[in-house]
Amino acid sequence: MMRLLLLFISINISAEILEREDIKKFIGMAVESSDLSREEIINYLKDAESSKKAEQARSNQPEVKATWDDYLSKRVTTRRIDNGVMFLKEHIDIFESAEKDYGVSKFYIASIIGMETNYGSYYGSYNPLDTIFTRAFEPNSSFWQKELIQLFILSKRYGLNPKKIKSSWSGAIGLGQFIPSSYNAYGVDYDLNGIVDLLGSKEDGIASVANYLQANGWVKGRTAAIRVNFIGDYGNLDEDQINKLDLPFEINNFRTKITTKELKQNGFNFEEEYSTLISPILVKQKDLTKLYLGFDNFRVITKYNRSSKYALAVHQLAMEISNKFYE
Ligand SMILES: [Ca+2]
Repeated sequence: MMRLLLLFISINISAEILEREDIKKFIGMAVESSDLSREEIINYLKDAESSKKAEQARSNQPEVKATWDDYLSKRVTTRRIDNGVMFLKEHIDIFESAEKDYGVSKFYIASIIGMETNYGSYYGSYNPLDTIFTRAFEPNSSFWQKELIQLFILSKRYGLNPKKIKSSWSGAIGLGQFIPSSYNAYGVDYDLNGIVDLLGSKEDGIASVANYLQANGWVKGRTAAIRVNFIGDYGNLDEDQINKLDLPFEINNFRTKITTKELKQNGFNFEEEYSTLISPILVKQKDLTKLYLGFDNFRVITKYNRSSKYALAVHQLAMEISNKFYE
């Protein structure tokens, strides 16, 4: 009797979802743009529930809300640096092989994994089915509807249950926190067992981060940013004052690309000269106002997370891990 009742309830929920016009349209699109059958799609969809918690997390993103100082000090911590060195040493063969194969510094790969999942110790408290379903339909988003289809594709391909695996509030999965389209496009089967397993295989997880960075333009052998000592009017500004600076370019934005000459002409005096375009980052961190020049690889890191704060934290953490690694 109990079994019958449960069956009845689950059919009811799924029927309700399937009556929705947006869902009907989505199913049509999913059938057309993938190898999945209508039945397979409905089978995944029937377990989806909207997640209020994920929606709330979306509106509290630290990349948007925190100050630079607060953001950096919470991410580039002694503990995360130490754990980074340990993680790197524990998997040094994989890191060095991925560094060689993809031309991406092992310190940046480790740093990103440290930022995303604390080196694989935390994969998130959500499941990708519910979070991506929520982002796809509340409100309607064609970007996230496509991600939902990508999630179904990878679930079928690798035999995963998208309701049972872990993800972040945004639906990012595994060691490097890939959204489903990235999982499918950049995931690497580095341990050669026939499946891309970003949740269970360190080999696959590490190589996939390297592959992602390489595919997005990582320049081999180059740093992401450098800190320069400068003199001038801006040497002792706090964050509010930095935000109010009236310059002909936007500071602290990875989309800004200027020459070092242009930066110098606008009141920053420093020695270094670079031929590549830079993104200037001026931050008050603890008691120091620091100037960083972000290069191509700095902007590549923002392909991972569209935030200048994120990119600087990845850079600083990578440098700290590297320093400690060679101690
Ligand atoms: Ca594998």
